Amino acid sequence: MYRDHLSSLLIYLKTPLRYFKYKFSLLQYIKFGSNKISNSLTKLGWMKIDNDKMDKEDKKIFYEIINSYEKLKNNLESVKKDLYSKEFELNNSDNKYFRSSITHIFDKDLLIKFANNKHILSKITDCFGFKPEISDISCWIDKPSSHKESVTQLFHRDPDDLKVIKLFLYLNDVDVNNGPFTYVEKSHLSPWKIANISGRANEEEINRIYPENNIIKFTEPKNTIILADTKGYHKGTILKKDKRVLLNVVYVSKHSYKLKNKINFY
Ligand SMILES: O=C(O)CCC(=O)C(=O)O
Ligand SMILES: [Fe+2]
Repeated sequence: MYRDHLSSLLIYLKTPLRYFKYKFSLLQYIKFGSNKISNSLTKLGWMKIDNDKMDKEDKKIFYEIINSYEKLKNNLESVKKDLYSKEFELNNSDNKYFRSSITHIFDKDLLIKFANNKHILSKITDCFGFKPEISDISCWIDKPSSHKESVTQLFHRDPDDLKVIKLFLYLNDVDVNNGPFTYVEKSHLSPWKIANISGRANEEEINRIYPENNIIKFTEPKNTIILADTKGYHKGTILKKDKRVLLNVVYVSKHSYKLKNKINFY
């Protein structure tokens, strides 16, 4: 009880500070451009990409990505590399982490070409007001684990940059059982608001600052592309069964601390 009050007080004190820090930091981005064009990504914080809007060449690259996965999908056990294992080893002897990487099964140049899809870049440019940089490209397989929700399975705002949009491509069908990406609609419009002090919140804490109806679970067929402004609250979901195969591209501004000379492939 005492802890709850203390935490509410800290949130109450921190929020205006975060607001001014955010507004002040935004000034640094003006030099990149500020010609924002309204779309569902700017208004809601997310949008689905209509594959038919891609030109012929970009569509071909998109299908090449899908086919690379389809060709190897029955043989993934031998190629996947576990992520987060170090973190989980430290905290739990049972060590059943949920995420592995299969980024290395894809041709790197093909991934870069896919990330430069002109239709997708134009949507992000409209939202940022300037052309984005690509900082990371990864492909992960998530599976059920004996852990509680952890890391990205709790609601958080990404720290990559003040301007950050992530692309999520589902390479298999995703329903409520195999870990849908979940987004708090419009929470990108007030990135200074925090649902708790630790930075990782559960649904109950989110519902204290955003309406329940704003929580969108993306249960979608395979090959769906979702763009999300991940300054807004979002998370994955703990898997009950099967697996989820997710290709992920991170778009940021030149300010991002993540941006090195080359793209990170996790
Ligand atoms: O696993 C997910 O669906 C969300 C991952 C995430 O939080 C991120 O890539 O920033
Ligand atoms: Fe995230």
